[in-house]
Amino acid sequence: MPESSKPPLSLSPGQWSFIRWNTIGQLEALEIHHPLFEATLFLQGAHLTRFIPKSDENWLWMSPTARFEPGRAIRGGIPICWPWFGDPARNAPEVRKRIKTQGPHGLGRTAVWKLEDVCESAHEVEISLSLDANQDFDNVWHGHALALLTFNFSVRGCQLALTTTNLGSEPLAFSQALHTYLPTSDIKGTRILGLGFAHYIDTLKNWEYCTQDGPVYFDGETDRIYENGDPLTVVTPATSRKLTAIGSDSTVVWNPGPKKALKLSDFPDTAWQTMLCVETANAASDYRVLNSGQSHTLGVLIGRG
Ligand code: TA6
Repeated sequence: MPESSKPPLSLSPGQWSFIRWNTIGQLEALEIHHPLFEATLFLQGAHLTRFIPKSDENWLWMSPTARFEPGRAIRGGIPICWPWFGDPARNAPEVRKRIKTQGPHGLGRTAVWKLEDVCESAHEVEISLSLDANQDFDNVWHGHALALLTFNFSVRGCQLALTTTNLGSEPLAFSQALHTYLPTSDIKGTRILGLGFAHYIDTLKNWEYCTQDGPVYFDGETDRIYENGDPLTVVTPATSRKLTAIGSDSTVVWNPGPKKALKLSDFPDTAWQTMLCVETANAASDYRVLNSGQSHTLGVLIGRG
């Protein structure tokens, strides 16, 4: 194989100590078996579905009926909603004008990302993937942007950093979210601390503005976009997780409740009782605009509370 076409040493599986390729369903995934943690990361969607510190359980919620098929969003883990979040019609006009589909949550969630780099040590594993959103996606989105997503796994927790660079000649307006699904033994005994006085959009009350009063509790369907960039703590009956964001001034909090659960794909009817989403975002008025050549990083560290 000519030198130029050889993959960098870091991408040669033979050089990997803790990582193996695996096929799950119809999708390719990296399985990380490190002495301190395990993780599973799909190339489709750069989708993390498992992060399991040693002697612990999966910090991420996965639907028991999730399907692993080309082009189908995986239910659970951390879907990457990029370069738009949510319903295109609910985005700012300068974001919306680039979107040519009614599908929610962007093209990155189901596109196949490229493995860029792997770095392993006795303490951590770092994996980077990229997605070049160019004219190949012109049927759903108009623009040219590069997404580089770096995962860092360690005993501290699981960190994601999603850097978007505008490769086009015009300013790029986009929205995004790291759509983190978290498990709980009981949604009724779960609360979110750190949003005490934040304003939020309640998408279930015709997108009206409200103000949070104290911890966020769950009593049925909940779907809110908080104006928040501060660290949050998610407390369940058995766990406490701290979510520390960078490059974000909006947090989406979602639980489908019993009625919407019946309409969701790959989602058991009663699963709403054992999951919630706390999504580190640039959503609603927190969308971002990049001039040509500019970059923005959205990140989250999911650690012990
Ligand atoms: O992040 C909250 C949300 O936008 C909800 O409104 C709900 O649609 C959820 O995402 C799941 O969306 P999905 O397309 O993955 O079923």
